[in-house]
Amino acid sequence: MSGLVLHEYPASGNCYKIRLVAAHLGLPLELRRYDIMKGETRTPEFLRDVNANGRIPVLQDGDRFLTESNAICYYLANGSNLIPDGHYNQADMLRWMFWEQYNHEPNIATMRFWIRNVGLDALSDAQRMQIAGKREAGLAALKLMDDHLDSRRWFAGDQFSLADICLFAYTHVADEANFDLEAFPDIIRWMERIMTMPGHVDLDEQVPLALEPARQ
Ligand SMILES: N[C@@H](CCC(=O)N[C@@H](CS)C(=O)NCC(=O)O)C(=O)O
Repeated sequence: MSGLVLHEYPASGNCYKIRLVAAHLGLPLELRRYDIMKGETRTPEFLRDVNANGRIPVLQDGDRFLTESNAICYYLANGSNLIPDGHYNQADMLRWMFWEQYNHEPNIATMRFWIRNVGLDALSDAQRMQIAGKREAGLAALKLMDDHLDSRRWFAGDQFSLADICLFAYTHVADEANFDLEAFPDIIRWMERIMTMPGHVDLDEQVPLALEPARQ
């Protein structure tokens, strides 16, 4: 791995996961920014040269372009202490990373995007109809995390791992999606452990792009 470039949008939790992994590993990343509110990841050039799926994050390693945030985290961290020892613990870490993409991110991250970037008044009818379901599913995800952390400090293998990083990215900004974390004290203690670790960087530890609401 050399000359790594992260194609990203700074406010995205999916992109933040990768900056956080890189910070913990001391890996330098060149950041190339796109404004998703202006469709900069949907241009013919981006679709042809960077990601045919039209999304960031994308990690460029030489002439190879890796997509999907959690796969990128795994690529960077392979062989490091961010991946626990033992086949079971490694699979358990991946279990939480897959769960994040299916049960957590589509609810909490999407609600955050709709509130923060789009604006609730500008949502389509189809999006508005999904709010109650996303809220219920987001709360269920947070409850499951809180219950898991009741007797554990970390998600997998009794050590800080990619599972914690991938779940932290959107959990710590869940308030921006109107999820109140006060009801989840074990999540709050877990977040405090992460935020006080050596090597930690905050999501906005760089100048964010000016966000322009899609429609107001
Ligand atoms: N499952 C993907 C999700 C990627 C994703 O949804 N990226 C969003 C920002 S967080 C994006 O690029 N949106 C711009 C668009 O869809 O045009 C991952 O984890 O990397």
